[in-house]
Amino acid sequence: MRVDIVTLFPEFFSVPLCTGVVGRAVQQGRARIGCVNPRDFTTDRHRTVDDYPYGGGPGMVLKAPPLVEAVESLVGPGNPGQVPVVLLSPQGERFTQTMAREMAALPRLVIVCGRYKGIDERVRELVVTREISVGDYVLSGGEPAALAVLDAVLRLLPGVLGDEESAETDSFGIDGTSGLDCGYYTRPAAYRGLQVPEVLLSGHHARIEAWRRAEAAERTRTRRPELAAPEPPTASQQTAGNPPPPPDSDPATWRKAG
Ligand code: 9WO
Repeated sequence: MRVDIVTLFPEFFSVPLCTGVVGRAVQQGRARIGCVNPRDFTTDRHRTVDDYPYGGGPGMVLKAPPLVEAVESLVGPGNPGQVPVVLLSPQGERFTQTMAREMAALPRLVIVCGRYKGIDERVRELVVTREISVGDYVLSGGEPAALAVLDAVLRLLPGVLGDEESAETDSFGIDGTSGLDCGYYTRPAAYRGLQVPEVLLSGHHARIEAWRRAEAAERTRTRRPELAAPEPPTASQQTAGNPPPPPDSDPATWRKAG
């Protein structure tokens, strides 16, 4: 998969993209990642990328031309092939594991990171195909969010995780979308008076598996009830309306409508 990041701070990505699972994906050539700096698409002497907002108010706005031209340098004018161009912003749809899986199946992706108070709205209209948020908080720019998305996506590329790692994530826990994972312990069996649950030392694999599933379900119910299996619908709800749509995994979702 090829990923290009449009950012005023390419150095933000240098260490994370060389480190750990993501670094290995890049090293192994399973992911190719590039950065393009909108500042290189300015034409004035001061290489200006921001300007005052029309209508006034505090903060600066990222100008449209350097951003649009940076994206077009990657996807061609008007994005004829409709390469997915994702903008990270607090106004986006919430990023999920399902989206990470969809993105990992794409051959190409462009990620746009904003700065300042925001980006000129016409960037969205002209080149952005999908706007994504990693959570309801304001960052100083899209870069930390882009790193979160990149990490979640690149670790899903075939061959990036070793057999042991991927076998684990395929069973249950948040990667299986069924809910939160159970707790884990390693040696020593007793630490500051705290004992590892007896069942984990028992060697009884069926009982261990059952304990882990129960623990995971209990955690999900108490900590993230919204992730837990929903209440079964009532008889009237079951017959009302149309069946739910299939899960969203259409690559067209990542292109621009119209
Ligand atoms: C800055 C600002 C300054 C004064 C008054 C209002 C303001 N709003 C913002 C703001 O939202 N800045 C954003 C910074 C502009 C776009 C890039 N930035 C960003 C992305 N912050 N947080 C994200 C983000 C991205 C994805 N998921 C969560 C947060």
